[in-house]
Order: sequence, then structure tokens, then C-alpha cells
Amino acid sequence: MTTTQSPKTKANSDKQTTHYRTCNLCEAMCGIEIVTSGKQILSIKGDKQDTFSHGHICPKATALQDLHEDPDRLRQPVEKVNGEWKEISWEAAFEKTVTYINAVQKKYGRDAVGTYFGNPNVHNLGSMLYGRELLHELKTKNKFSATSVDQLPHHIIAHKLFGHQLKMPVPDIDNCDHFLIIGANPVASNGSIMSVPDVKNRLKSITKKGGQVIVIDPRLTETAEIASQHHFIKPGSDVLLLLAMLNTLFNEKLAKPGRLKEITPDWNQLAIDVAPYSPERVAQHTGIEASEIRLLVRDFAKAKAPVCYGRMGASVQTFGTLTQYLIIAFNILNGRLDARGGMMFTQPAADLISHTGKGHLGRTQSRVRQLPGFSGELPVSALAEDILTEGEGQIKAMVMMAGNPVLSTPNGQQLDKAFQNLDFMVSIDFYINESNRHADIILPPVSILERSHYDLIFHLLAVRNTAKYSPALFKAEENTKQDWEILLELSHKLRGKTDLKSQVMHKLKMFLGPEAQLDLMLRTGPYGGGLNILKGMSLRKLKAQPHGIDLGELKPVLPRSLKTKDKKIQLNRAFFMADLPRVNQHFFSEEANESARPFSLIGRRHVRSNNSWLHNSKRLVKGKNRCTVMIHPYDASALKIENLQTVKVESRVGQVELPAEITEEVMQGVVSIPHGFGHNRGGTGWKIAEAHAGVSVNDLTDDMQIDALSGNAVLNGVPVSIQAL
Ligand SMILES: Nc1nc2c(c(=O)[nH]1)N[C@H]1C(S)=C(S)[C@@H](COP(=O)(O)OP(=O)(O)OC[C@H]3O[C@@H](n4cnc5c(=O)[nH]c(N)nc54)[C@H](O)[C@@H]3O)O[C@H]1N2
Ligand SMILES: Nc1nc2c(c(=O)[nH]1)N[C@H]1C(S)=C(S)[C@@H](COP(=O)(O)OP(=O)(O)OC[C@H]3O[C@@H](n4cnc5c(=O)[nH]c(N)nc54)[C@H](O)[C@@H]3O)O[C@H]1N2
Ligand code: SF4
Ligand SMILES: [Mo]
Repeated sequence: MTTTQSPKTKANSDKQTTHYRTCNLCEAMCGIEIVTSGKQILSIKGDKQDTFSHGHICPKATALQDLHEDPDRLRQPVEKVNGEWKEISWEAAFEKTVTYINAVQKKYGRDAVGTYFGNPNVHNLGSMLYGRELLHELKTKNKFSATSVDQLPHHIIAHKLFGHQLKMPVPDIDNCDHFLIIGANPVASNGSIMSVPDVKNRLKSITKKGGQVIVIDPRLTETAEIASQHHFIKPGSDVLLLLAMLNTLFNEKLAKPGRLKEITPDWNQLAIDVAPYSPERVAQHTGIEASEIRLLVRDFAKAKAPVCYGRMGASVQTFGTLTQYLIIAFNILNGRLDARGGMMFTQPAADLISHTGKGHLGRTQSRVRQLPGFSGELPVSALAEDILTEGEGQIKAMVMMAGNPVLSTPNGQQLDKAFQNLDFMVSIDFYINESNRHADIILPPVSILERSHYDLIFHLLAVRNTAKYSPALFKAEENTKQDWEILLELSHKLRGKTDLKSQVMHKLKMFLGPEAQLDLMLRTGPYGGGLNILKGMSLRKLKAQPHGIDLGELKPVLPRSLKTKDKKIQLNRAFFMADLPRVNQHFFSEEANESARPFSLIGRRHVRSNNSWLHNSKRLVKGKNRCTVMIHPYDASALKIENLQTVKVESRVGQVELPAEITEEVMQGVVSIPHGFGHNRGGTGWKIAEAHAGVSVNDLTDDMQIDALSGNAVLNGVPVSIQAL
């Protein structure tokens, strides 16, 4: 086997070859050094010369070898015949897929085909560039993705305030002296909407320099452990905390938006919206004392370079969109947006923003519950009911790509059932997981190491402007296909045009591949040579720098780079504050506090997991069982639960049984279960994962619990009861 060698690749006498690339498993974009001998991987280490990560990696990087060598990974298309998987040729697989999809759409209409694109698509250059092509060809309104169990609120805020769905600010972690973190655990997750390798040391260096890291979280997390302060908060109550923080800011005359004043009309109107929410009024509901809330605000206002950042825990809850909006507003009112050490915007070399639409909200609705669509996608909490409810527009077939919604979206058991009812499912994935085990055909792409990589999304969301291209490390095996080749083939065949022009266009696209598009984006981007295409940033330039190119710190870019018509930040108060009556109803009405399910369920990430799909790596699942329900000692003793005893956790939609882990890490009244487990349904291709099955927390989360402004799922703060068995 030949290996693609970048210019700086060294080869020594043992025919060992050293390759440099970016780990694409999470958002941190760590540079890795992989030594190979022929087809053999000898080692995977951090690349000390990487301009962004400087040698840092986490244990998941070595799992790239396990993924590549995994005998359970599919290498050829398979078809299910009488319940058994049989390998078939690519030609037959495409042919059958297109025939079935056409038949379903002909019989029931375009919308009868649903799609689900999972998280790994955004870590994949080919899918990023060509996924849209397939969606366009299917012409269905029933498009779903992992966005609506994740960052949907951030897109809506970016779209409404800054004029483009991808214009999302990131905390300038290296230049801040006061980092207020709400509902994120970057030490385990390695950061999200904040690509930041080695976050632990970066956080530590804030406190070493005399600054503060403050964590607001219902669990004393790995991040809280190294913080200067940690405050427990009752799950789902962040909206009240933020309202009271803004209230304090205005009441104590601490608001000082500075130069943002001119570009944020309406900023002082927020005072009216937050007036009813004094720290005293929200204290009991949040579990944070009024005096502490005031101190949080005063300390923030006093700091030189403070920043407030919130993620999953704050985004994916009942008032997730309003909460994230208030976090941005809090930064604006403190003059901390687009300011050094505050929330800043990147200037990526390949500027995805200028190649995508601004976004639109509410143009489409889901069929049964009329949940709002965003940018042509519907909230995934509506997927099961749109398959199961009979009638006009019912989803009868699914096209799935790199996702596992049975484990990753609310009420997974219902979706599992719904998938059984389909007439047809095709999946583009290299594993048979809990979702695509219901497929008729699976089209597997090559392994991660057999394809090139460039992070179109994560350079856009990184704490520094950098750019790096990774060539394919191994040449792909004969008769295999990349994700983008599968997408283009399928789109072409669905288009069904056989005229010369269509054939030539298709051949040309296949010939050029993602590299040509990437090169064009780089050359026409902010570091490109403009009209002189031989100068400036290009793919060739990146190929010559296998450790990446550093393009400098984040710099202020407003108002110039705003995508709003008038170059102003549009607070859109009417849209966001429309949620306040619901907030009042939820927390302050008479019936608000009664519940037969007294515990509040939250999630948990572990550095050796990645959503649902790294449990088939022996080295990542070894050690003690991580799929436990954490419960506070007082709650455990009141319920007579012993450590590691099996307990039953029950919600409105389902129940699971798993071992209890008694720990003061979680707040009283809160229980925590990690997501991505539940490999106990049978029929997957994952032998190791099935042996470390655990249970799925999303058999408890509720598809009917929704963040009303966005349609995003509610995965944190789910009411449950718990009982010793
Ligand atoms: N309760 C709870 N649920 C959650 C969360 C939570 O915090 N709590 N987190 C949510 C979040 S943030 C997310 S992003 C979702 C993730 O949810 P999903 O995106 O639905 O699930 P993943 O586990 O990421 O799906 C991985 C699948 O993609 C395949 N895959 C990996 N790489 C590739 C590739 O390059 N090409 C192809 N074709 N396939 C590939 C894998 O084999 C695997 O089958 O889960 C969500 N679910
Ligand atoms: N190791 C690992 N890394 C990952 C992933 C993974 O699965 N494993 N997934 C990747 C993906 S897809 C994403 S989106 C990112 C997510 O990255 P993060 O946003 O950092 O995600 P979490 O680790 O889930 O952190 C959410 C925190 O919110 C807390 N929380 C829960 N409910 C509430 C609440 O109501 N209020 C507050 N204030 N806090 C709450 C939880 O206790 C948890 O500590 O991680 C990415 N990186
Ligand atoms: S932190 Fe993320 S990018 Fe870095 S090695 Fe781990 S999984 Fe890969
Ligand atoms: Mo995610």
C-alpha cells in the first residue's frame, strides 16, 4: 500500500512513515502524528508542531486506529434479505436504493421520504460540501438532523441578531481574565462552539494569572473541579438566573455596552423586559441565593476582560433559546461582544458564511405538531410522530447519514418502533447501529484515515484563526467509496437524467471532488489573493504546511462583518421575549411545582465516549461501567438506595434500569445519566459495544418537551422518579 506523503513527511530506514493530520472526532481539531509501516498503524501521538494544539490530544485520538482496523466496520454495501445482511455490489445497491425511493415518492409524494443527518457529517469535508446535493435531489420538506438536539438555538440567535445562521461568536479564552461558564463541561467535551485543544491548561492559566473561572452547573463537573467557583443550579432554571443577572446589571447601573451602544439599537429596552425578575424572586427556583447572583454580576462587571459562555446544558433545555439569547445580551451589555477576551467572531480561511444562506425560521412546519422549521430542517422531536401518524404526508421511507437518532434523540423507543414501520430505509454509515439496523440497504464510506480532511465548520468556531488540511493517510481500498462519492452518485442517479450535459457535469464533479471546491473557497476567502489567484491562501499552500497555518488571534470585526441589512445588531426583543409568559407560567404559576416525578434528569459526557459511536473500541470502554445514574447521598438514603444497586428510573415516556452511583457530585434532587449508551437492542454490528451495552437515557427524555421558540429538544431537566429494585 502506498501512503500519501506530505512534503514534510519523514521516512526512515524501517520504512516507517510519519503522517500529520487533524483528529476529526470532536470539535477541538487536535493535530496528531501517526506512524505507519505499510498498512500497519504503529503509533498515534499529539503533533507537538501543530500550530493550533501544540501536541495536545485526548484518549479518543488513539481510537482512530481501532475504528480503522475494526472488523465490525462495513467495507462493502449490504442489503437485508429475509432479516440477514448480505454484501451486494455498489451498482446494485445504488440501483435498488433509487428504485425504492422513486417508488415511495411516486406513490405517496415527495415528502414521504424523510432524511436524518447526524453529527459526524459536520466533521467530514465531503459531507459538508455534497450533503446538500442529495437533500436538494430528494426535494422533501421532511429533513431532520442532530442540530435540533444540540445547537439550534445558537443558529436562530446568530440569524436574528447578526444576520447569518453561522455567525456564532466564540469565547476568546486565551485573552479573558474572568470566564463565566454556564452549562458546559469543556474539560470532558473539549469544547463546543469553542474549538479549543488543551482547554484544561488554558482554563488553568486564567486562574494562575489571578483571573476567575466560574462554573454554573447542576453537577460538580471536571471543569468545575478546576474552577475558582462552582454554583449548583436547578436544571432548566438558567433563564431565571440570566434574567436576574440582567436585572441586577440595570438596577445597579452597571450596564456599559461601550461602542456596542451605537450598533445595538434598543439595548436599554431590555431593562423593561427584565424588571420583574429580581434576584430575590428567582433565588429559590434556581437554587442560587440572591446575594450570590448579585456578586456574580458585580464581579463580572469589575473584571478587565470577562466573558460569559453557555453551551449544551444551557442550550438544550425548556428555555434554551431565551437563555442563550440572554447570555449574548449579558455580554453586549457589558461591552463584551467583539472585544478582546470577550465573545468574538473568527475570520476563517475558507469562509463558509459567504457560501451558505442566511437562514430562515418558520417557513415550514412539521406535519403533526406544526413545530417550526429552521433553514429547511424540522425539529427531530417530531420525526417519530410524523412516521407513525397515518394520513397525507406521512413519512414512509428514510435516508439516514452518519447518525443514530434511536440513541440520540428524545423518546428513542418510539423512534425505534417508528423505524420498524417504514417501507424503506437506506443509510450511509460504516457501522450497523441501533437506528440503521432497520435499514434495507447500507452504503458504507471509507474509514476516516482513507480520506482527506479540512474542518469547514470548526475553523469557523475556533478560539484562534488557523487553517489546516490533512491528506488521506491510506489510499482507499479497491472498490470502496468516500462519503462525497456516495452522495454524488446517489444524487445523480436520483436525478435520473441521461442527456450528455448531465453526464458530463456529473463526471466533472466526480473528477474535481471536494479539493477543488475547498481550493476555490480558500483562494476567494479573506486570506486569498483576490484577483491574483496565484498569491495568498490556497490548498497548495496548506499542503506545504502539514502542521497547519496560524492566522492570528481573533480580532474585532463589527460592525463591518455583520450580515444584517443595516449593519446593526438586531436584538429582536419581540421574538425572544415572547417566551416570558411561558417562563412565568412554568415557574411562578400555582401548578408549577407539583410533580409526581420529583427528580430532574440531566446528561453527562465522558472524555472516552463520543455520542453513541465510540463504544466499539476496546481501549475506550475498558474500566468501570460509566453508564450509571448519579444520585446525591441524601436522596439515595431517603430512597434506601445503596451504591451500585440497580435502580429503576422512570419518566413520562419510559423507564430504564441501571446501577446507582451515589455521589455529592450532583446536586440534591438531580440525577445524571450519560447519553449514547443502550447498545442492548440487538441486531447491531457492534460486538464490543453490545458487550458494554448500558441503557439509553433517551428512552427517558420526552419528545413532547420542547423549547418553544426553536423546536429544539429538551434533554436536560427531564422530570423522573427513581426507585430501588
Ligand atoms: N440525552 C442526551 N442526548 C443527546 C445529547 C445529550 O447531551 N444528552 N447530545 C446530543 C448531541 S450534542 C448530538 S450532536 C447528538 C449526536 O447524535 P447523532 O448524530 O444521531 O449520533 P452519533 O452518535 O454522533 O452518530 C454516529 C453515527 O455516525 C457514523 N459515522 C461516524 N463518522 C462517519 C462518517 O465519516 N461518515 C458516515 N457516513 N458515518 C459516520 C457512526 O458510525 C455512527 O453510526 O446526540 C444528542 N443526544
Ligand atoms: N468526550 C466527548 N466529547 C464530546 C462529545 C462526547 O460525546 N464526548 N460530544 C461532542 C458534541 S456533539 C458536543 S455538542 C459537545 C458538547 O459540549 P458541552 O456543551 O461542553 O457538553 P456537556 O459535556 O454535555 O456539558 C453540558 C453541561 O451542562 C450541565 N447541565 C445540564 N443541565 C443543565 C442546566 O439546566 N443548566 C446548567 N447550567 N447546566 C446544565 C451538565 O451537567 C454538563 O456538565 O461535546 C462534544 N465533545
Ligand atoms: S480532544 Fe477531540 S480532536 Fe483532540 S484528540 Fe481528543 S477527540 Fe481528537
Ligand atoms: Mo453535538
